[in-house]
Amino acid sequence: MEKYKIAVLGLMGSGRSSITLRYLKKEFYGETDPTIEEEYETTVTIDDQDIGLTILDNAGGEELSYSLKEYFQNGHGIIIVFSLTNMTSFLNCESYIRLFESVTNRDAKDHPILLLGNKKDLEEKRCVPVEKTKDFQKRIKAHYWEVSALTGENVDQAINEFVKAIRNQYTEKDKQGYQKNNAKKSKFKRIFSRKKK
Ligand SMILES: Nc1nc2c(ncn2[C@@H]2O[C@H](COP(=O)(O)OP(=O)(O)O)[C@@H](O)[C@H]2O)c(=O)[nH]1
Ligand SMILES: [Mg+2]
Repeated sequence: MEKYKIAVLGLMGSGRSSITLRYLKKEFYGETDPTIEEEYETTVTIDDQDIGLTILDNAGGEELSYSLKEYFQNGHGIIIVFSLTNMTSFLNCESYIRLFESVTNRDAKDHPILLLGNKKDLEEKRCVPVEKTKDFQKRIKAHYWEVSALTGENVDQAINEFVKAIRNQYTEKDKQGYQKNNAKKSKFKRIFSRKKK
């Protein structure tokens, strides 16, 4: 079974834990402890294929936890959550891109990123305009969905589509690796059979 590691990041209060729990338990947990960092394991079935997921619900202060560093270095994707009702939480998203790049020395554009605008249900309190989110999404080459952990709207779709994108990206890489290995192998074979003759 393929296994992927995904970290959920965002400003405190944007709904990281609520989204994670909505996805895993299909329920809304009104109040979650904002200081606790949790790691969850689950198996999801996508296109009749079982995929193992390990999800890190980052508790997030400014400091980089040991687990987050590990998820940056060896993980397969990042979910960045902001609240559509809080401009600061949106503007803060960029800092995770920079953090990822400084920790890994890699371009975040090559790493699967899902940007989630949460609290879609609070329409009258919305203050992050869709144009701004789209501009940012394009700039960082992320997938983007507006969701509500409270009603559950788009949560499963967003994350399942993201897992599919991760799977496609990594199987594509595996294939390339496999072709390279095979090319090497056949060269060996040729040398070997020549020697035999
Ligand atoms: N109306 C509404 N409230 C939400 C939603 N998601 C989270 N909340 C609330 O926002 C607060 C912060 O959520 P939480 O998941 O703890 O955020 P975290 O600090 O990023 O983990 C809590 O009071 C939640 O009940 C949502 O989709 N809609
Ligand atoms: Mg939390």
